[in-house]
Amino acid sequence: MSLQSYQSELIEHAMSVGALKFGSFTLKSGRQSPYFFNAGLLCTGPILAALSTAYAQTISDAALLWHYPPIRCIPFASTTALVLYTKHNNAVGFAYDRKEAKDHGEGGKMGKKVLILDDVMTSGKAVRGSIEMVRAYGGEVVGVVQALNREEVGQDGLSSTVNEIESLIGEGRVLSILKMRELMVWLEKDGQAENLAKMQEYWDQYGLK
Ligand code: OMP
Repeated sequence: MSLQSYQSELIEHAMSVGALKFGSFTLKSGRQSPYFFNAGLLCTGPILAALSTAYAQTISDAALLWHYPPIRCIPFASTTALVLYTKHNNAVGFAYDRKEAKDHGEGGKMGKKVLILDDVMTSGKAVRGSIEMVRAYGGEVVGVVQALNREEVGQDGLSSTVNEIESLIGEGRVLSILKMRELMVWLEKDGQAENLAKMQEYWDQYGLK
């Protein structure tokens, strides 16, 4: 398995600001993970450029071009819309989820097809919340693009989180820039044997079989 340059660039940028860390982390789902991806730390110009380029490339490769990248990861949605326009000639809009209730303006009715840009999906709980929110506003979720697919089993512990989410929005509609196994390829290339062994152990417990 070889990595695309935008994938290794994203890993290296994330490592440089501590957005990708190896150690011992308790996840929201309670799982004990040897790595953590904190997209909140991807907040400098060069990193936003690398991340948006990667989101835009993933979206373009999957031919989900003409939908609306929005919701959830606000800065990522706006900068990805920019790269989709400047590099892929795809003039899509973007939207974001407001925390406060809206009681003026167009009344909060979305009525559009939207593509959710997500950071990480583990058990799928967070993204389910986003899908419900879009639906509650009258929107239709046509896809979810994650920065990192941890490739874990879902809430039932049997099927994959991706399959569970695809059963809600349609087959082939959950994409990712990077997958857990690609991260393992990078670790191997970088000679990080100890981290790789811990990742393998975690994978044996929670990874897709
Ligand atoms: P689930 O709701 O279980 O799918 O977990 C996904 C959420 O957990 C993400 O949206 C993050 O808030 C957080 N998370 C990370 O940010 N990075 C990780 O590597 C793992 C998690 C996590 O807690 O599973």
